[in-house]
Order: sequence, then C-alpha cells, then structure tokens
Amino acid sequence: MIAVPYHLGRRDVEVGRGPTVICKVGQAVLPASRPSGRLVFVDYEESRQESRLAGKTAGPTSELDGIAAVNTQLARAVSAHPGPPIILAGNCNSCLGTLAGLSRDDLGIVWFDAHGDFNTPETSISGSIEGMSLAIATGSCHGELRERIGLARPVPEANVLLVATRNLDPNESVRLERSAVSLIGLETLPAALEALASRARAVYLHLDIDVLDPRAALPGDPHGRRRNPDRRRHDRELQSRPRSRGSHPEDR
Ligand SMILES: [Mn+2]
Repeated sequence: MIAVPYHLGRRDVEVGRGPTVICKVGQAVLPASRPSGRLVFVDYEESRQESRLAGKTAGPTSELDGIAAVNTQLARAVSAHPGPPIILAGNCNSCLGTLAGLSRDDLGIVWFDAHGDFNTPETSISGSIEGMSLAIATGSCHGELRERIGLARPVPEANVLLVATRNLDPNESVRLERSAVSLIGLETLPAALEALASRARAVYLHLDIDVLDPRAALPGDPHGRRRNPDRRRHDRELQSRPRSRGSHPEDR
C-alpha cells in the first residue's frame, strides 16, 4: 500500500489528512503480530531534499509544482511496487502519479466519485485542480503537468467508466456528453465492465469515498451528515431548544 497524505502539494491538510489518520487507526486496530504488508508513505520533503542535493531550486514554488513533485514521487513508488498497488490518497489528482507509475498503454479507468472530476479551467466553477483530475488523465487540459509527472500518453476517454456520479458543474456535464467517457449508474456497471474488457487489459480503479450515499457519510462531509437515531434525537433536541442565531456551531 502506498499512502499519499497530500492535498494540492501540501502535506496533512484538509482532505490530505485522511491517509495519515486511516493508517494510524489501522495500526491501532490491527494486531501487532500480524504482518500488515509494505506501507510506503510518499514524502514530499524527500523530493525537496533530492532537489537540493542535485543543486536545483529548493522545492516547488506553486501549486502545480507541488502536485507535480508529489505525483512524480508517487509514480516512482508505484513502478517499484511488487504487484498491483493500493494507493491511499488525499486528493484525486493522485491518479496522475498512479497512472504514470503503472506505465501501460492498455489501461481502462473505472472512476467511482460523486463528482465528475472532468472539468477543465474553462468549465470549472471553483477552478480547483482536483476537479480536473480525470480530464488531465484523459488529455483535455494541463498536458504539461501530465507530462512532467511522466504520463506521456493520456488514457483514451473511451476506456473510462465514470460511475455513480451525481454532482457535475453545468459545463462539465456538457463536456462529458460530448466525450467518449461512459457516465453510468451501478445498474449498468456489469455490462459496461464487460464492454471495457474488450478494450483494456488492466484497470485503474478509483474510489473517491464521497461517492457513498451522503446519508451514510461521516460527520463533517461537505455533502451530508451521518443520519443515525442518536443524531436525529440530537437534532430534535436542538430544534426544541430556544437559541439565538449563530449561537451553536452547527449554525455556521
Ligand atoms: Mn469527489
């Protein structure tokens, strides 16, 4: 397993905190005697150190440089990994380093995500680059970044299944309709996988956990809150309590 605890080139911030937390919990839960396999942490400081030793500038200066450095190191870890690696990542743009490290021309992509990640700088409302991850991997934008990471050839759109996506920007949706990417639901997944098998010999499986039903999502998830009996009781109590606007953290 390879952990990539980065969000847009910054370690252990925002969604980039996930891999470190999950690994810590995993270590606490798994019996110490049980071999847990090889866990490699992509560590951006290492690549900065390498740059310094090579006499280059001391590290990335922009978000794009950070993403390139993290993913270049991830690509190295993937290509050195014995057998198919599992990547535990904090950001969807880890697909770039993973695909580069796999270095195969016969790949398909099965991408489970609440979002399409198929925006380009022209269609994106937020402008966030993680929402462009699949578009970069399939060659629609940021080609220079893709090449810096070592993904010389984009994955053909026709080899991509985008599954259970429910949140698309309007122009991203138009772009998807015009593309060769298959936007599908779970009910058509088996048939789509069979069709994909005729075009691809291996699959990169991408699972953004925000694809899970928001009613079952963890507290703090921007798309939903945990709904359990305790939570509902807590909500009812809050509603029945007299309070002033903004007095409770949940009013924010
Ligand atoms: Mn997502």
